[in-house]
Amino acid sequence: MKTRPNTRPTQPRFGIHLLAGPLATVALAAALGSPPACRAADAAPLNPLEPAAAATTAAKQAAAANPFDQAAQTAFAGRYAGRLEGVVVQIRLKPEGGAWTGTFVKGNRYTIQATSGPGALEGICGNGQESFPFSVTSDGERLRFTAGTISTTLERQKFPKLGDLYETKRVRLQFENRAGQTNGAIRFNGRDYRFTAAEVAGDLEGTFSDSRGSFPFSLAQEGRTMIFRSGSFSEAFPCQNSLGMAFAEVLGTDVLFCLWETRVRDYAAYAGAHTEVDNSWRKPGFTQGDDHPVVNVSWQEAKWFCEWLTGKERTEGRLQPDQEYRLPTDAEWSVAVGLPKESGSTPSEKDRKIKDVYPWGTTWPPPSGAGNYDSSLKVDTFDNTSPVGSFKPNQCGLYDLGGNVWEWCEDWYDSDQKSRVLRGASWSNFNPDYLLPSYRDCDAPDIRFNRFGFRCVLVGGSSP
Ligand SMILES: [Ca+2]
Ligand SMILES: [Ca+2]
Repeated sequence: MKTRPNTRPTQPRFGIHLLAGPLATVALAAALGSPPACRAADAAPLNPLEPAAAATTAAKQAAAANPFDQAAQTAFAGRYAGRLEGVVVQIRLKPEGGAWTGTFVKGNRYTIQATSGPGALEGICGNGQESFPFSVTSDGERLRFTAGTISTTLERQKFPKLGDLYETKRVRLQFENRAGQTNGAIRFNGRDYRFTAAEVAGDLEGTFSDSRGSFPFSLAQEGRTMIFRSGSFSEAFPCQNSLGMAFAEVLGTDVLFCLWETRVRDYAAYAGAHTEVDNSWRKPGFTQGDDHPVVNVSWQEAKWFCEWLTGKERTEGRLQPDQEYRLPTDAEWSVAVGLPKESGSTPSEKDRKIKDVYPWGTTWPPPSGAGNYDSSLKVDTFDNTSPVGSFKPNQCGLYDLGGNVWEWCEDWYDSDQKSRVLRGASWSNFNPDYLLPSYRDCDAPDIRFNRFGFRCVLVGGSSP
């Protein structure tokens, strides 16, 4: 995740952006022609997310005097994607303080410093190791990107619709509609505010307010994380999809991992849309709540769930055409659980090769609270499955990689191609070998078992 230092916490950058649109000329004229900010503005309530960042007279004057060219903002500001030499590239441009900043991604991530000239933007992309000059021209919806002898066209991207709810321990942001002007509710520090916002150059920008006043905020996708900002306060939200499944980046892979095993509530949405889905998941042989991991789902059925969810969210416009859900590969799962590089080519060859490395560390037996394993280990209080997220997440923010339910992976176990891989052990395992993350279980792709579940990953669609 990229962090961008906010060096000007008192500058009302949102005020500049919100001038885009049919009222821009009127609003800009009003701003330029208005007298110095009145005392009421000086006494405005402090931003509850950042007490030091109240709007000031000086900041308002700086905004009015900003020489930045309005037409160029409309033409260049935003998020664009396309292909260059067959590789997906993205560029993000944002006017800030009279210059252009942003990112360019083609395998590596580069930061941009640029200035606008007549009809074009020219600047430097750099990442510490290398840098190169580039220029872009715009026809309003597409950028023509040129660097040396290479040139390509990039399409403007919309604000990504990854979900209606963004929530961390500090901030909860709930959208109520998506058409044009977007509004909803924000909760911070136990206080509730209303917000209105609109898409501006690929980000969402707006204000939240209560009886004390209004405060600007933005919501922007950076890398694969959604960042909420208000003044110098910022918070990264995990991406959530249409079912409320949350996803996190796992460095070393090209995918987002669901934080949880697929839940009963997620599978119920699928079964509700397809009456022919086998009913075994409803009869695990013990009581399950909506937030327990679904079990009695075969590898094939897990794959169909992923296909259904991909199709559903493409239809809803939440996924771009190059994005899809699938199961993690055996290699991705190893990275997510934190295993060092493994030798061998098939999962069978990698099986149990790394000893004495467990999800909780290198000791045996597992410490209390290590995860949901067999009752004989006395580390948890669940006889069968437990609600996802009941134990501590690992360093990637993922829950229950060890224990709760075995997780189907994409791969065949070996060259026989009869069995698919399962990782991570379950609520009924106590054997030290089974609890090794390097252990591979496997079973035929049509087998169901109340110890078997699955976790989804989201592929593609990375953005600057
Ligand atoms: Ca248990
Ligand atoms: Ca698990």
